Amino acid sequence: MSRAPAPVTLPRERALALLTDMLRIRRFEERCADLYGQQKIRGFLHLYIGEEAVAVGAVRALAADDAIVATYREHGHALVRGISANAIMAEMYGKREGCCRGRGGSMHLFDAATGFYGGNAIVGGGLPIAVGLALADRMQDRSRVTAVFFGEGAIAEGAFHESMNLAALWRLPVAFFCENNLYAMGTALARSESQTDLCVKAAAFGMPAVRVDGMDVIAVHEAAREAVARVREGGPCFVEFQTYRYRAHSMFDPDLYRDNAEVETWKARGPIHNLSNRLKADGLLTEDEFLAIDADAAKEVEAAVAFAEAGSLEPVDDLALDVVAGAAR
Ligand SMILES: Cc1ncc(C[n+]2csc(CCOP(=O)(O)OP(=O)(O)O)c2C)c(N)n1
Repeated sequence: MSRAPAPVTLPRERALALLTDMLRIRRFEERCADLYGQQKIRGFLHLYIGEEAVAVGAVRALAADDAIVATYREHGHALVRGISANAIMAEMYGKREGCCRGRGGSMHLFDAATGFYGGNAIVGGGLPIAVGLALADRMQDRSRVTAVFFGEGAIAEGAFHESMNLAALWRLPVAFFCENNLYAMGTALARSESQTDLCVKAAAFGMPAVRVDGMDVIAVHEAAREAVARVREGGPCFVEFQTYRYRAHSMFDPDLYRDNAEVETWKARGPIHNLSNRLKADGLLTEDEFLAIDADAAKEVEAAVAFAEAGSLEPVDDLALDVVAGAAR
């Protein structure tokens, strides 16, 4: 099932909140790219720029106490879920003030207090975790939904098929949110999958599936709300969000596997100007208001950078803290 691009059908305040979140992610990640160039942030860094509508529309469709499991491209999901920009930026710097005390870094943001169960560097690694969370909720009579975000590259993993099967078999409350950005590192979907219609994969498990324009935050939000309501009522659901990353896979990727023309075509459909132009056309947003929201987002990020800069590194004496070693008896 395909969806046409939605008009601005949301109340103004809600549409502005979605726009604000997308700008917060965009400014946060653009700054991360700068900081990486300055070697303030080190190790791996996977940017989500271009894909913001998916995290924003989908996370905002969840209740505050629903659970989230994500991938290594998860800074945006963490920010929208409510981990502070300060705690995320400090984590990127490897500082003790970070959400994982600097021990996780970019790929392993985690915060039990907000129900954000990672950040996972293993492709497909979040899927069984999400099924386990949902099973635990079932066994302990909690009614929350677990949303798991994963790339289309994860569909080639056995963990995807096992997780989909068990979730469907046991009717567990999992929303499977596939972020299809067309490439798994440098490998286009059609080069690795005999069946490129991802909704067909879900149908194989008897799971309802829907495909959505992931560059349209309102379409994402509406589809995610329907999916989450369905999961809350009656078991798992699969949503494919068709999206695109503007940047390379990670900071180490020379990005030689796609044409500039393709990147430019997707940029023309960018989620931020897609929404801001529609709001302006409907008389719901002025250019000055847009610039003020953007300036606030940049201010939040600068404050986070200052917080991270002022943070502290773990003392060497704490190196073995939380490390468990020794023979099992
Ligand atoms: C099990 C496993 N295999 C391989 C890798 C190396 N790897 C890291 S990211 C990636 C591509 C994943 O692409 P996709 O799932 O589409 O997500 P995207 O990066 O596009 O968001 C691969 C193969 C890994 N991290 N884990």
